[in-house]
Amino acid sequence: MRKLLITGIAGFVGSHLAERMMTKAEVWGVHIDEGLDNLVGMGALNLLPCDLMDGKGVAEVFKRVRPGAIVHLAAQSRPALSFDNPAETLRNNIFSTLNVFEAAASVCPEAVILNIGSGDVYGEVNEAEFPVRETAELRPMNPYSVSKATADLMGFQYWKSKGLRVIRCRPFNHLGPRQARHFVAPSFARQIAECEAGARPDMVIKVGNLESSKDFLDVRDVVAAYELLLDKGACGEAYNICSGKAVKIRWILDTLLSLSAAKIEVSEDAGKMRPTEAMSIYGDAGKLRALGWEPRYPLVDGLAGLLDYWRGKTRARR
Ligand code: A2R
Repeated sequence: MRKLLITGIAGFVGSHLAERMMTKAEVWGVHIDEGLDNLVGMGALNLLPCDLMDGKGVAEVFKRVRPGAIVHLAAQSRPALSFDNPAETLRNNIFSTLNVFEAAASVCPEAVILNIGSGDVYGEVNEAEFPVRETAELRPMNPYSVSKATADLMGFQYWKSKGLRVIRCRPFNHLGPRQARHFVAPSFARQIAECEAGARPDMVIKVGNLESSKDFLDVRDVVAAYELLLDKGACGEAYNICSGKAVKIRWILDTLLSLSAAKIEVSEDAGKMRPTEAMSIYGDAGKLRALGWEPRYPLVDGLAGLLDYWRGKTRARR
């Protein structure tokens, strides 16, 4: 059984990947803080605390685990926050990735490494480029996606110059239970759950721009893609992970509202608008599909799971 090391294991995606891979690999995980709620009830995981900004600490972890595969998910993952503190996002996401690559090069150069970037690296896309392919120019429009574009290019460079077996993943938006409140779908789900629980007596939820369209997947389809890429991805190559369809944010809101019996009003909040934001984006996952992947979960299932998750959290808080 091979050893899989997941950075950011306690995050939203890390917890879903751990759940999927537990019976298929010896799963080890790096986490940064004490917040392990996402992993509760998951059984035999091997967890090691480590700040990936500490290069020596990362090398120690790699020496202890000697992984055969690494999925590097840890990141400051919030584009909106990156506008408030660009230096921190750039520093964290770029240098943590550098430390992962350097530790792998010295300790376990044979390991397959999935570098988890983002479809946000494409940023401003010209009409003729839709659906966006991996060959499109990167025109990132926020510090987060600049950090992810940099890490993605570092993946290429470490493959070329050091022979590291890096596969560059570019997941577009994804959703599901355990997703943090800062992202659009959980922000709606949390507020709806609060209305249902009586924690928002005005029964009003605040939303940002509802007119943009994004390419969403259920997180279970995303982690299935990661498993496939660990086995079949080509080193040095970039892979989009996306549905190929743009879905309006308004549809996400309406679908979540339709899953609730509560009578809820919606108020648009100018404070939630970002300085620069792609209005519509959807990708081409042809390269990934050619390896045998296709999305299996309807978005409405992921949204129902997300709403239930926030219902549970809201009840627990009260
Ligand atoms: O920010 P925290 O304290 O929640 O910790 C996050 C962790 N992390 C780190 N771990 C070790 N050393 C660091 N220097 C460091 N910086 C951040 O990575 C969090 O536990 C985890 C990321 O989880 P989420 O924020 O829930 O992200 P999500 O949605 O699971 O996305 C994973 C990846 C990111 O690279 C996204 O950009 C991409 O998938 O779409």
